[in-house]
Amino acid sequence: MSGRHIEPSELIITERGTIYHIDIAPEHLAPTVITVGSPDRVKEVSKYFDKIEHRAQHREFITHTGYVANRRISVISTGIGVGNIDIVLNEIDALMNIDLATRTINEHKTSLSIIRLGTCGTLQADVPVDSMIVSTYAMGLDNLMLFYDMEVNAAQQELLAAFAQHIATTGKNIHPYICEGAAELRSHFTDGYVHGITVTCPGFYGPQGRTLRLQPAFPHILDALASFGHKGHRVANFEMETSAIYGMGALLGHKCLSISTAVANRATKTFSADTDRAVDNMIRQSLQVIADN
Ligand code: R1P
Ligand code: URA
Repeated sequence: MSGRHIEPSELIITERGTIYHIDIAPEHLAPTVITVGSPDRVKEVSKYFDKIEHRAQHREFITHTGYVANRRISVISTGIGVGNIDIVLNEIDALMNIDLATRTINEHKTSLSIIRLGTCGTLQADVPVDSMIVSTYAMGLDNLMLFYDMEVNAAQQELLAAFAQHIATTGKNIHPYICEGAAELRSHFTDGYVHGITVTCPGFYGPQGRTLRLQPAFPHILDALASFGHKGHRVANFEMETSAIYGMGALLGHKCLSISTAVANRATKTFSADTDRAVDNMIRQSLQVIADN
């Protein structure tokens, strides 16, 4: 694919040489990228940087790039949902692997480490609020990765088939897909972290079994997800971005990991007493692990 010219309608570069949505140039992006959903969380991460060398904001995409000890890190807010992940992952990959001047793909590809520090709901009574959950696999109930050519290995295929059969989505026009986090990154986040499957949902209410005024088409989703088990794997949590980060990251050759603080426990019907403190705890511990590895 190298040598192909990518037209201005497909890859939008501003007059300042920045890529359209996230509004940063290649020199503003570090090889380690932390993604957070909330724009307010960017400063909660970068306040622990020893030095901040670049700040940018366009729409919900805020970027701070700096250093923790010798490690150069960018923290970027994605906003909510897989649609925004499609934008952020494509744009940070383009900054690294496409020559914006010639609009051609670089011969040599650079792999990023991309770590999501998010929040989630947990589905298991024994995973209390404020837990930090590392996503082994993501089961996507959204449909983003169905728009990309993706291959799954035999072990992933087996786990996906067992999951799809268990939650019985056939005939409901829900087509789950599976993606996996980078085992190498995962192995650094052990002490104090719970590991499990994360289900990525295309919404916060109906798709996560919350009933306000609208009746759900899938009323037993919480029980179905919580009771799934296959060869030692179970669903720990759900949220709204991980499937897309894992799916796109793997296709583009980046190493990705999703870490979430559980703010709600849907089994015990409890909510964190202090979400800011719990999220800050995840940020501090995870930055330490990132800096040490
Ligand atoms: C919903 O409240 C949002 O919170 C979770 C979900 O994935 C969704 O984006 O993550 P963040 O706190 O990182 O945004
Ligand atoms: N984010 C989600 O997507 N769901 C929750 O329950 C909490 C945070």
